[in-house]
Amino acid sequence: MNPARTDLTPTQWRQVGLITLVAAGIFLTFRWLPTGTNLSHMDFRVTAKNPIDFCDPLNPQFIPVVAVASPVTMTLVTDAPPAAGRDVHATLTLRTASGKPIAPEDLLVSNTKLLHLLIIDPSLEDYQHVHPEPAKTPGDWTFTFTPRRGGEYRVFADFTPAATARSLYANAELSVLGKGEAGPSVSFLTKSWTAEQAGFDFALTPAVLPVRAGQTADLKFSITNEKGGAVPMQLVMGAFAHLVAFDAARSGFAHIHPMELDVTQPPDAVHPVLNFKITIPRAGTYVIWAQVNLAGHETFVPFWFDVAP
Ligand SMILES: [Cu+2]
Repeated sequence: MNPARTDLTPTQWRQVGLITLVAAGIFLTFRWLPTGTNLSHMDFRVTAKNPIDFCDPLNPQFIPVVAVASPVTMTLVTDAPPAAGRDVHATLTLRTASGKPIAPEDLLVSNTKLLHLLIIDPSLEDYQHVHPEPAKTPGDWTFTFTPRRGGEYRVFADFTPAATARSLYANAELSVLGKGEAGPSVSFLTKSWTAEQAGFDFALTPAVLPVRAGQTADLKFSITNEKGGAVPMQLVMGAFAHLVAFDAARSGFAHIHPMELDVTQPPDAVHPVLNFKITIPRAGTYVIWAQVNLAGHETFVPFWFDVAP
C-alpha cells in the first residue's frame, strides 16, 4: 500500500481523536445509565455441578431443563384445583436462589415477550404457549390457560435476565384433574411428519431420514391450503413459525426459529416454506409442536417422530 495515502494531516488526526472521544463518551454514558434491575450477574450464578448451559442460537440444542440446576425457582399457585376443560387461573412466582423476586424490570424482552411459558401434558398431546403478566407483588406473574386433559402437566418458563442477557429456564409441575392417557397416545405410537388442521396441510420434512441423535437435522416446514390459494401466514412473537420439540419424558425442550431471519421478507403466499435446523442429543420418541399465525388464528400442529441412535 502506498504510505502517502494513509498518512493523516494534524487536522485529520485531531478529527480522529475527537470522533474517538465522542464515541467513548457515548459508550460510557450508556454503561453508566441504570438498567432498571436490582439483580446482578451473581444472582444468576449456579454453584451446582450441573448448571444450565447456554446454547448457540444458530444451532440450538435440546435444553435438559429438568436435569440441570437453574439459579431460579418457580412456584405455581392456582385459585382452584386445576381440572381438564376449565380455565386455570394461576400465579407464578420467580425468585433467585437467594430468594430475590424476579420482576418485569429484571427481564429483557425476548421473542416480543418478557416471560414465555411452555405448558405440556404427560401425553405431549396438549401443548400451550402462554405469556404471564406481572402481578402487583414483585416476582409474581399471573396467567390463565385451559388444560385439555388430565395429568401431571409440566410448565417450562423461558426468560432472559437483564443482568446476564442470556436465556434462562425453570420448570414446575401442575396436577390437573380429569382423564389423561393411560399409556402412550395413538399419535405417540403412530408418528407422522404431516398434519391437517383447519383446512390446511402441514408438513415437516427432514432432509435425511431417520433423524439421528447428535446430528443436525435440516427440516423444511411447509403449509398448503387444502382449497388451493393462499396461506395467510402472519408473524407470531416476531417469527413466521416457532417449533418446540419435547422428548417423551419431558426432560426439557428445544425452541427453534426459521433460518429465514428477515421477517420483512415473508414466505411465499401460496407455498410457504421455512427452514429449520435442530440437533437432538438422545434417541427416542419426540414431538415437535409448530406454532403459526394463520390470518390472526394461532395454530398449533404436532409432528411425531423417532430419533435413531
Ligand atoms: Cu419462538
